[in-house]
Amino acid sequence: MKKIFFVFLGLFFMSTVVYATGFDVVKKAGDVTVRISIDKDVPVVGKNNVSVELLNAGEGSITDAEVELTYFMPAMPAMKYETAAIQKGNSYTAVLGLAMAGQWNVDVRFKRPGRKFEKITFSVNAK
Ligand SMILES: [Cu+2]
Repeated sequence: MKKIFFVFLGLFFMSTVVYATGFDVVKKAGDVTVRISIDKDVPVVGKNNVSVELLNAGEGSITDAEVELTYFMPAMPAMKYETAAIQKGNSYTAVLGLAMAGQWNVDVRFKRPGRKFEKITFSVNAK
């Protein structure tokens, strides 16, 4: 019995360490590195605060872009939502309201002044 308890205790601490940094995704759109962070370890049904950082190899953070997020359930095309992200410091923040558990695809679209929209996509599994 004692042994099982320690195994569970070990698993608990391991998962704490694994998720300590929260949900983080890094993707490339051409010359721009897009870094997405969600304040929760695992995205949840309900509100999730998302921050998007756009990094340009030579120039650092891009702070003059327009950023929009579209999120939808691939299995249910009717469940599709759009939100604009608000520039704050070096990043852009938005709230994803995930209406139900399951897989959501998130399109992050951004537009720098005088340029076309660029896009990256990532998936979350809301619990
Ligand atoms: Cu759904």
